Amino acid sequence: MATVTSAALTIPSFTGLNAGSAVAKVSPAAKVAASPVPRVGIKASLKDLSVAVAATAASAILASNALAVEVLLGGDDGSLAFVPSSITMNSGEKIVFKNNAGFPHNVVFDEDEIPAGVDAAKISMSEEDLLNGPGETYAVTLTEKGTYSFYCSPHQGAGMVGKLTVN
Ligand SMILES: [Cu+2]
Repeated sequence: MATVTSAALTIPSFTGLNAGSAVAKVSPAAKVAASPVPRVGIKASLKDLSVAVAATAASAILASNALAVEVLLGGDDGSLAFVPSSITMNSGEKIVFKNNAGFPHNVVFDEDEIPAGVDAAKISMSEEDLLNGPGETYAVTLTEKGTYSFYCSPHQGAGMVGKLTVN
């Protein structure tokens, strides 16, 4: 009992983040105890906290982009499309095509619409080879700069085509 009392007396004397977490998580008593001045501090620290969380999420996204560019095969709505269908990437970067919906799909580069000197067969899946299961991937690393067109052979007629630029 003595311990509880001393803790209750201590909380209102905190300012900034400590007071903020006490007020946010605990009791109406703590809210009443907080004076208008610490409240301003609380708002500021909650704001700082959300900025920090956003920054963490952004850096996680950047980190995964640095490893590979991901393109989904099939839209979440079941559309027969590469998502995104227009990609810009850097030479030497890996691109990963991942089965999402509406499969089977595959990835075939158009031999007439890739940079000169690039062998379409070396960067493509074969026309007959298909990704059948959810989450299956096909990855390729492109080094030659220029524009590349590609398509999914089962769904090319339905408009499942894409374009990428390697800088
Ligand atoms: Cu397809």
